Amino acid sequence: MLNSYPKLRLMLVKSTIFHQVARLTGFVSIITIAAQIMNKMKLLLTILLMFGTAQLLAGNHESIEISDVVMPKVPSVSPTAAIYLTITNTGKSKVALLDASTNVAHHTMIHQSKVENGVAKMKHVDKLEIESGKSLKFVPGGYHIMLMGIDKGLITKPFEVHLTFEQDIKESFTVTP
Ligand SMILES: [Cu+2]
Repeated sequence: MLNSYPKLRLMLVKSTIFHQVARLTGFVSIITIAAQIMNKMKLLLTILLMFGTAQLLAGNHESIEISDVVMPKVPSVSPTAAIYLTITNTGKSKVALLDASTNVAHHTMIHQSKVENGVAKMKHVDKLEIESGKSLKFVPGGYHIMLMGIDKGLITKPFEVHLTFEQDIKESFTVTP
């Protein structure tokens, strides 16, 4: 009986140390988990910020507005068609249209109709500048997007036209025949 008392004390001491260690390690693991959560949140925040910045940069290029898109009906056998539209530059700097492309025609070009010596002619346009705050109207007898080599049947469904401006600015719009 006399010997059992120190044993009990030792057991109590051991138990106390165990609990303290457990409490300490438990606390440590909470810190670790908290740190991990913080790191994940930081990563998430970084991703969100990066995405936000990308969105903002993309937003800058959306200073180009496309409106009044019209493609007059042509006979189904016609290998060509013209698209008219209005391009508005709502940005602070000048933009320059360089090219148009679609997947419904073999060639998509920017044309300008002109009457020279009483003869209607069409000329390819390399570059069309639009000043800040200005609109450029593509109308019959003037500028148009020319589709050449239209694949039969494709033109009955809505399709995308992609415009390329200087400084690699891209803008797309849908044409609904
Ligand atoms: Cu043309």
